[in-house]
Amino acid sequence: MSLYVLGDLQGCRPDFEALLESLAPGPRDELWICGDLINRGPDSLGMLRRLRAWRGPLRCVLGNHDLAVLAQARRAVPKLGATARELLGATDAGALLDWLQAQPLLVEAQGLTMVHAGLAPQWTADVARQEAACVAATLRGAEALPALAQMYGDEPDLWTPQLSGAARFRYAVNVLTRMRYVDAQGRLELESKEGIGAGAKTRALWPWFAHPQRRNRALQIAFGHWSTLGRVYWPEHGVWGLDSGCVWGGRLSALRWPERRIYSRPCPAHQQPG
Ligand SMILES: [Mn+2]
Repeated sequence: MSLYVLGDLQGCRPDFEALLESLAPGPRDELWICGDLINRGPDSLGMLRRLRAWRGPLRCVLGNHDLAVLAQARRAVPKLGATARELLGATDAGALLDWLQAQPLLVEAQGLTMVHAGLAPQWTADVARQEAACVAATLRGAEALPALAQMYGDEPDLWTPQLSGAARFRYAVNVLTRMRYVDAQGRLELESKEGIGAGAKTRALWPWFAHPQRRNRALQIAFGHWSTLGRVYWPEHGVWGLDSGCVWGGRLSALRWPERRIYSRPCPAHQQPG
């Protein structure tokens, strides 16, 4: 049995179907999707319907775009994007959004860990599991709406086990769904989106996975979110960055596990930067 881990779909359903056809997973193989299932691309509604109705083993994690659509749909934040409007207007919107909101933020099997953006360098594997589970439990519970309403913001930017309430939720969401770079102390630097090398501005920054004191280095991690990363496999860090910019006219990538084979397929541009 293999896992097929797919990069960010962002509503690019035609590209999903095309890649899937070439991968041709067997009935016992698992499909994993590393977040940002929807938003920006041409068919978020169709993508969500397709995944919710998936017959075989499927595991997804939530990305920042999924959370943004949820926050808008639940009216936790005022702005309403076009994609969310399309979803909201659908007759099955309630069921689709409930399904989306019940997805986890970290998935593990066969020695592979999947998250959307990454893990804080200060987090051990156990802390990462615990924080991701806590965010997922909040999203499934009675406090989901206030949590979504207080989700946006770049602070706190440094982990401490003393974080609590909305601050802890926001920090964990930012790590798991938005982070790319951290500084020498492991502080989140959420503004830089560039590829490696262009990222260092005034402070010395590391991609989260390359931080020299990263405490979860024993994990092998598949993630998405970083379309300008430039390559998928980082053997020196044991990570696979699978967002190769499908929605921007890049490629849709997949990792077959445990074989460690990388597949990718070019995509037409569905969205212009900016
Ligand atoms: Mn993302």
